[in-house]
Amino acid sequence: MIDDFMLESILSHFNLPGKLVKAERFGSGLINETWLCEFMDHGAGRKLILQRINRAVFARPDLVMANVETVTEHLQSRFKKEDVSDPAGVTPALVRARSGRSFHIDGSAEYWRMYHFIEEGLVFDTVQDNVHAYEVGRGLGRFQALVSDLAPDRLYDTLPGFHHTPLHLAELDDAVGRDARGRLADAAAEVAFVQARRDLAPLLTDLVANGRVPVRVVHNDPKVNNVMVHAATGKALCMLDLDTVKPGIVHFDFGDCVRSAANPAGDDADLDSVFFDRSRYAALSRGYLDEARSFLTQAETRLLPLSVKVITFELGVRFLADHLRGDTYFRVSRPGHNLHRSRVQFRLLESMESAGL
Ligand code: GN1
Ligand code: MG
Repeated sequence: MIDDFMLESILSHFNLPGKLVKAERFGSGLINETWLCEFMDHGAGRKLILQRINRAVFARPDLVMANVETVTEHLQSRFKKEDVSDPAGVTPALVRARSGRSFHIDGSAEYWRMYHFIEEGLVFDTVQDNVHAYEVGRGLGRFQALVSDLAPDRLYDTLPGFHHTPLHLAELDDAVGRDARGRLADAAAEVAFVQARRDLAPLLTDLVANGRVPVRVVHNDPKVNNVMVHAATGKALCMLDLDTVKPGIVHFDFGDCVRSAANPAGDDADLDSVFFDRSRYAALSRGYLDEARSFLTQAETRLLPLSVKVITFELGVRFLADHLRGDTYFRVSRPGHNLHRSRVQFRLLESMESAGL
């Protein structure tokens, strides 16, 4: 457990704006742990985000932070060129530790980092309407456009195989074979569902292997709540959660964004409310292409729809494997949570199939 005393001790290693008045858990991420910290500086309130990087997921937090530095600095320099006076107000910006580094390592070798809080921004866990879906797509397209002049080899591969669907399938096979927690009997229908769709797995990795589409800097986790919109105007502001930004293909991003935005009930919904909403998909695609058209090749554009079922399948497979393994990767808040999450993705995939995708 992390208590207030520990938080204050961690915070003392960063350059902070005044005195801490409040710190509380924040956000709905499944990997890192996040706090919103409020400070008072000469009568003015200031907010910062504090995060502990999940070392079980990211074996090299130092390289994650090197990537985050490269990407945030690149984004800020692009905004400066566009004469934005305070880039930290519209795109993620790190707060330096007193050591001069972008992170602090505590006595237990845990990595901590801080971001400026974007006061004008807002995120939602689910898509609110088609206007929001359009902006979510546009936010992703704009992000990819902003990093399209950043050479992929400047970033480390911090999660090898992250969107290698066949590898996730092999991990599921392994978890099924071991059945370490005796959970297989209750998940037989889901395992059979996956077996019937194994052909989906290599579709995107084949595109990479055959060089049919270029490798670029991509986000890799652009679900709805990682696209920040402007609180007053609803317009896309920026992408959050830059830990997974690394070389990849735009299809990983497009598929994940559609998967998350075209299921209006969200990733943790009641199964009966899960469906693939074609109008959300159309709105998101319009927003995405309005920004991404400027740099995508014809082949990339043509192959975009292929990604949607593959990434939905992949996430369902990841949740199912984690359930069988004993919930070692995704944070859960109740028994069977990861099994339920996999069912949501598989129900969504079925709905995509019915819609002829
Ligand atoms: C994880 O922590 P969060 O929610 O931003 C995961 C994504 C999944 C997502 C599903 C590093 O992201 O790949 O799509 O959960 N991130 C990692 O909610 O595994
Ligand atoms: Mg996140």
